[in-house]
Amino acid sequence: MNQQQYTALNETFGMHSSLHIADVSGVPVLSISTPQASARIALQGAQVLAWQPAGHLPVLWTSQVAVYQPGRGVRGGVPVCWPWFGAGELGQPAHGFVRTRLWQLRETAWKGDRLVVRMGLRDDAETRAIWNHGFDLELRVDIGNTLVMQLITRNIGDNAFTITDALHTYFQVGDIARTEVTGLDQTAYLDKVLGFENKMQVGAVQFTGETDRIYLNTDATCVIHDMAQDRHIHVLKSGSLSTVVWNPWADKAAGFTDMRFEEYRNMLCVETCNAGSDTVTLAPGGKHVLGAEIRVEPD
Ligand code: TA6
Repeated sequence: MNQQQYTALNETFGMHSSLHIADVSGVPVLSISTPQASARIALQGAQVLAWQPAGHLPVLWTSQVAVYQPGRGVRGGVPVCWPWFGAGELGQPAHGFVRTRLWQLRETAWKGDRLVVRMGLRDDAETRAIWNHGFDLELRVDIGNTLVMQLITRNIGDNAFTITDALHTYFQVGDIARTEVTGLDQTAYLDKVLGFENKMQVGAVQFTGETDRIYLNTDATCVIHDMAQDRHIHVLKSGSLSTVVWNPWADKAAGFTDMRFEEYRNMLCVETCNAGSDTVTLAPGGKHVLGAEIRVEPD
């Protein structure tokens, strides 16, 4: 985008001192500041990059060496995975194709003392060459002392389609070794580290090494107990039957060019999904909403 386009965007969607759109190495990023919270959202991928409620530490994690580049997702925040979660078919990108595309800014508005941003993406010749369906995809981000995200899928084509999807949220924690996740006790999961072996969670999820698990058939709220920072992060969800818990640990993190390996100690993904066998099928005209609400409680 050129300067005139940024000027036009800010004239239409800017909100005085509360919302401004600027270029970060070719990626349009919304910077948001309200009395209740600050946030950043990249229009590329409709990717929430940061959210910090007033009086709290940052809640979302983004790599200190994250790469901002057209066509490449940022390591951190909340990547949108759609229309598939995980590895694509031969040659297809992992986690779908929408997180590297420029979404359209549809609305910025106050809803009481909360600031709402809506971004959308529709099918075009490029997407149909990858995935031959008509769709309207929208992310609604509602920013206040909690963070509410809704990923709204509409089938606007002539044929039914089946998706898996995720709000792939990266959380900032003080020390992964002093972090636990509750809410998944007695829940079956696929353990990606063990070749997607079927396993059962017993008690809280604790972290002593690479952890990559797809918990299935669960609509439970998860709580991240960030003991090193004396807080508990609640991840409530709707329209989601899977939860993914991921930390790459040192070796995997060392393999990422957009992450310092030692940063694995300060991040944890608890992802709100429909993944694995938890698929969503929409007939023409159908709609599905994947929702996540994040709230922070001090210890
Ligand atoms: O959600 C966990 C996961 O599927 C991991 O297996 C790892 O691949 C992670 O997503 C990050 O994927 P990305 O394509 O963003 O590097």
